Amino acid sequence: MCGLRVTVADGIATSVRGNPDDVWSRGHLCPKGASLQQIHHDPNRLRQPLVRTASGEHVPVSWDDAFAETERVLRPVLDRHGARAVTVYLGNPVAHNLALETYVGALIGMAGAAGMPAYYTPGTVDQWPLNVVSALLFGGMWNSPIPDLDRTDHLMMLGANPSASQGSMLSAPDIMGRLAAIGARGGRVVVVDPRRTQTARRASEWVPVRPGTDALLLFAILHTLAEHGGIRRPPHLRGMVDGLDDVIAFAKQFSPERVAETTGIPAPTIRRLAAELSAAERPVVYSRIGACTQEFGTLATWLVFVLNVALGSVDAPGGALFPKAAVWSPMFMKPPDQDGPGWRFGRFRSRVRQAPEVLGQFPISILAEEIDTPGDGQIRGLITVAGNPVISAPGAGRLDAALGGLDAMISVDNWLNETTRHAHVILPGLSPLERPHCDDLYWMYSIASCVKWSDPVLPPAPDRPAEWELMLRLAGAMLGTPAPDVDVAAMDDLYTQGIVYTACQAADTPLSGRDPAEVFGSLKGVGPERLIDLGIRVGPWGDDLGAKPDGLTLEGVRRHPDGLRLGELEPGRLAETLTTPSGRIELMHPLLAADIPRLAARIDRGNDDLVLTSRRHLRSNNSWLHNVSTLMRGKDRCTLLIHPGDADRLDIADGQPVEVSTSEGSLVVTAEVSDEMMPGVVSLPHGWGHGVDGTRLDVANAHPGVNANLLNPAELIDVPSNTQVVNGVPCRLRSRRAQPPGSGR
Ligand SMILES: Nc1nc2c(c(=O)[nH]1)N[C@H]1C(S)=C(S)[C@@H](COP(=O)(O)OP(=O)(O)OC[C@H]3O[C@@H](n4cnc5c(=O)[nH]c(N)nc54)[C@H](O)[C@@H]3O)O[C@H]1N2
Ligand SMILES: Nc1nc2c(c(=O)[nH]1)N[C@H]1C(S)=C(S)[C@@H](COP(=O)(O)OP(=O)(O)OC[C@H]3O[C@@H](n4cnc5c(=O)[nH]c(N)nc54)[C@H](O)[C@@H]3O)O[C@H]1N2
Ligand SMILES: [Mo]
Repeated sequence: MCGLRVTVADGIATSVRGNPDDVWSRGHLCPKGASLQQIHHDPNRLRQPLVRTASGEHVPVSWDDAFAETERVLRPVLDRHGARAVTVYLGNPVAHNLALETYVGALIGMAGAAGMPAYYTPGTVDQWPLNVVSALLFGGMWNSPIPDLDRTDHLMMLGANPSASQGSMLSAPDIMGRLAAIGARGGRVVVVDPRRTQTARRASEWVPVRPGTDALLLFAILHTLAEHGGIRRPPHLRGMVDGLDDVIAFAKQFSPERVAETTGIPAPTIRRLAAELSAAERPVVYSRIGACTQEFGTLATWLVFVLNVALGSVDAPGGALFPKAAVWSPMFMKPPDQDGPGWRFGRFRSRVRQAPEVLGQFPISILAEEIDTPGDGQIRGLITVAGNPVISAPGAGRLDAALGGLDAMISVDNWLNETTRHAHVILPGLSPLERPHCDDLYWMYSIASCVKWSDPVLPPAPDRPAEWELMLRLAGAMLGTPAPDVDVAAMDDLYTQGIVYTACQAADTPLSGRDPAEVFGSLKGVGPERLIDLGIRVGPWGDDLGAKPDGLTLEGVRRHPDGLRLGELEPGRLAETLTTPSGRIELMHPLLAADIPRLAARIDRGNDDLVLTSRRHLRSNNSWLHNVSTLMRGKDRCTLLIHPGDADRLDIADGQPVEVSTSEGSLVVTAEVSDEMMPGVVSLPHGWGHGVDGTRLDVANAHPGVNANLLNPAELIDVPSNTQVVNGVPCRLRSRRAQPPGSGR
């Protein structure tokens, strides 16, 4: 989202800098953005499709041959077993790539129409609790308020480390500068995290919490607020909230004294944290992945919003505000199978484990068992799109083995990596400098309403299809047309007409009630440009498809290469944003209430001796930036952080190999002894475990690290949201001074 200035000489990108004139980022840049030049010139980045030969080697072929091979492997699976035997995995870069973000809907929609029962994403190792809570409380799964960083005087942050991530489901350029500004204007930033991260170091206070117990802490804070008359019921929320008193009634059982031992936070500290929130004029609470991918991720994420309501912060300046995206995205539509008021869960179940779906998703770890368990409905064909589940999914060892047994695997991906090495065909997309760019989903989580469009910096080779075209071709193949024969342009029209039709039929879209033929007829261009143009035109500043001649169109936006800044984060948006059946914030729901006994039982269970957590680094991006040499300088980052007291007790020395074991597996990694960890908690970054035979990642393979998801058990789930637990996993350590790190991968 940060504006870039890319310098090009003779077709070579020679530098990437932050654009000081960008209306959004004003020159700010993080190492991820700065790496685009190296990503573009990476000799390992695929520029041609690859197919796997009988000997298992991947060789480059023409696009025609790649589509023919796609047909050769995929068709027999579809003919023999139907689309039921095929599934799709959509990885994280889908959300950051215009062509994919706008067109994966074609693939999963049409494959679904052909009979594909479910698809998979890393959402269930990420923000699925937030999606569930947003759907229940506010009505839309991508609709939730974000902290008003520039006006708050007290920010409590749980399970987020923006010093590494730069903010998550919260877009704010130079977020660390904004956090520093809260302190500078006399406010407080309190970071709740088992690790004293860079964010915690720079905050007013670090509160170490035992992993997986945030929901107990938040209940105890609510309990304390209620006890001391600290519940605010400001006029702007009057008549807009249901269920607050029900939640407060539940909080009665969770006094600070009762949760202290489990959370590791003394009762007087919890009472003080509540008092400080209560005394603040503009308090706000924010949580992210550490509070999601844990045993009680849904309850923790829910209680963050409950507290924001109880503090009167929702839709109040300095509190939690609803962003106003300048570009409407079909992503924000309620899926057509979720028609009617409210949300339904458990509409279908997985074949092997019988897991109920949640917002269309199963826990990602079940993909392995769906592939390797024989029987009717067994998955025999897989299409991965910009994903690396062999590294990112818990229970990774089983998935790695299962992928090797597929009859057909097609990967739309730019590298030959730990996942795609199993593919029969790899179809590469364009580099980030060869394609247009427009951020879409993330403007829904942004501290200002901006719109920007970037044309490609460098021209792609003439024969290269864009990824949206690949999505349509694969969608056509799933519907029965031989892959080489798919009429991509016709499919594009069909898909776009489908979106327009659905948006006209659905409630709560800018197209509700309009005539689909007329809307479609007024659109210009093809592909993602046509959809973004539609989004801009029916968005809050748009020309309303011609009705408001002064309004914006894509053409107009293009004339502003530094972007347009249209508005700031503002209160007063509650009534127009809520799409719950009641039109109010619905704080209580049976799905949430049903999970509270499980949380209470956690207190009686007692604490594990040692638990494993995850972390990120500023110079990584999940698994796929480790091939950028400038990001890989410096000391080894894939280490197990451990508190000095635990290290002493277990005879583990800094820089020495240590064996980590869980119920899922074990591996050997270098220990890094540091008092930034709280006692009883160790931390291992995710996204590593390179150096695998058959991959082509020269730089990453020279710094392999270990795959944390060989340790994270497939069956550990936060029940209401199907989210995998990768924080708070019980583990054991053994000093292995004699053994080299990395073994056990
Ligand atoms: N233990 C543990 N596991 C985790 C997490 C954790 O904190 N701890 N975090 C989870 C989270 S939040 C996420 S989002 C997931 C990520 O999980 P995934 O999405 O499965 O993994 P990534 O590492 O993001 O892989 C991105 C893939 O996209 C490819 N790629 C990159 N750019 C492009 C492009 O432009 N086009 C195409 N077609 N392909 C491209 C890369 O080659 C790579 O294969 O991991 C999750 N797993
Ligand atoms: N540079 C960089 N930026 C990234 C990414 C990246 O890999 N690198 N990944 C991107 C993606 S896909 C995502 S989803 C976002 C994630 O962005 P964030 O949500 O900010 O994720 P992390 O930086 O992993 O920080 C999570 C924190 O949770 C803490 N934690 C672990 N367990 C618990 C717990 O039980 N309770 C509490 N309170 N805290 C806990 C961890 O110690 C860690 O400090 O970042 C995005 N940005
Ligand atoms: Mo993520």
